[in-house]
Amino acid sequence: MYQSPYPSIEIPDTPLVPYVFQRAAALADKPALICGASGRQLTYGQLEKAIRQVACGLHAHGIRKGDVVGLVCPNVPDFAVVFYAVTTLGAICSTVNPIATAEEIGAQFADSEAVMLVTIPDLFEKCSAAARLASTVREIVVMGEVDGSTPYATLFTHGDAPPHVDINPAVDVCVLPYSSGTSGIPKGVMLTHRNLVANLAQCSAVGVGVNEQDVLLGVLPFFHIYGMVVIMGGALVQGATIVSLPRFELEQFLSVIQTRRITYANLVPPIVLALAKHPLVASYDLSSLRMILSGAAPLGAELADACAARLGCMVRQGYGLTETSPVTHFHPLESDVVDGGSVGPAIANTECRLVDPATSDDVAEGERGELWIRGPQVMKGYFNKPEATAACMTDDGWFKTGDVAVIDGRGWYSIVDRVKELIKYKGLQVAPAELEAVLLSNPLIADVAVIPVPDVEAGEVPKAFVVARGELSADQVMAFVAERVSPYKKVRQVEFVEAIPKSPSGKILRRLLVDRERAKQQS
Ligand code: 4UU
Repeated sequence: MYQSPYPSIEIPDTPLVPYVFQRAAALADKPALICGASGRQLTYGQLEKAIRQVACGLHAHGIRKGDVVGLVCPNVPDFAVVFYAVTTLGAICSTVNPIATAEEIGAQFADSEAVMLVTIPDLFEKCSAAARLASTVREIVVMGEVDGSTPYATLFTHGDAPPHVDINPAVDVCVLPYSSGTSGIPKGVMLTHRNLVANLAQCSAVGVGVNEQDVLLGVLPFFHIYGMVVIMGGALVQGATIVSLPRFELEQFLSVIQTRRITYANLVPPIVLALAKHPLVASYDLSSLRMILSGAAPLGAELADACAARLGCMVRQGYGLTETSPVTHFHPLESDVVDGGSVGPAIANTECRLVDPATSDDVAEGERGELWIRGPQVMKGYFNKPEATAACMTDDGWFKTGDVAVIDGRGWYSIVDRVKELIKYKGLQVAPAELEAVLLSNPLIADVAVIPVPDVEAGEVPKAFVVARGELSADQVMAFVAERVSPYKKVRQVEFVEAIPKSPSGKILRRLLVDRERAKQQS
């Protein structure tokens, strides 16, 4: 077992909102969030008041402690208003990718038993269709005015003093993002107020390096744990300013860094790649950038160095999972040993084990093993899925990440492989089991297995091994999936095979397919 090299910290015993907004009163006139597309701006004072008003409005519309409210919204300043208003009431915010299909959104909110959805006008139609699949949803609130919905503005008409709610930070669930974990389809990840407060406090303690003077770029989606906690929470708790962008588009992204004098950018490896290599980058003044943090997928040392050299700024890497709120490892800012390929040591209050997944024994010093984590940021469990929870959490509090890591002499970790099913497309989760279920609904497909294959731009893309039952082309297979899933989940390679390798118990032997694919790449 390995302890964090950092001194332990006391985790504040408070719900999320008072923790995040502890400095809001002192910074009342300072911009908290600015929309990089429309220019709409909320100061800390306006944001804090809007959160209280919307909390009153949600309460007037029947939202109570423990209720799940679904948020289907791109990165706009009001995302933060709704997010923190819901959690003010002790209700639970479940976020989803706004580009998801109606079926995907419906499936998530049926599973989470959401009672209300909050969305934007452009997504109302899709949310209505989703709500027909999720029978618990009784109201849709739209940031604007659309027939058949509750206008967001009406939530502001019920005063600004929300009722007091008793929140037990260690027990009460605060957010419910979805993750497929080590196998199967996406599951609701129950993160408590304490989980999120702990992770924000842990990140400050190890010097993630955001300070009050920083202007952060909020281009990674707030619905995902990285945007939700590391960007939105991490910036607001320090009293920094976030410039949000509803989507990634290279020219707008570069122009916003230049005009808004962005100092700190939280990114994923494909965007770091564009910054290191794309010719357009040379046409912009990006000299305000002092720090780039990459996470959600592996960042190679070469790419980190190339980006740092071209822009003259620090490039660091964090590691973690939705199930760990998310940060467990962070590459220290102050360190002069620039080792871009490592994710650094474990952050404060975080214990690690490297384990042989077959035996659950710790591996020998210096060997690779499955990374297990114990700490205050580890989730309470999956919502309504006790078996899935038991499969990845031990009785004594260890969470099994499904990632394979090694630790070096300094106590720094590198993520070297994955034993779980997950595919990461540009840092976003794609669950093989979900794509396999879609493919099996095609009568011309007898059997199928989906695995990740490496891709220079996206990191990984899904590849399907298909046993066909009749005339079927690779293009037809890809089109069939593309019509039924979010664009980022598309199957991008297909290989027809005679049979899918399976264990005697019928489990797909993915590892065999992954190894075969790797051998092919190397030859
Ligand atoms: C190799 O993507 C995330 C969390 C992202 C994050 C964490 C700490 C961003 C910034 C930060 O400081 O969560 P999920 O649940 O979407 O995906 C988790 C999986 C991990 O299990 C691992 O396989 O994403 C992969 N992953 C990484 N892999 C996440 N970060 C890394 C990394 N290197 N740095």
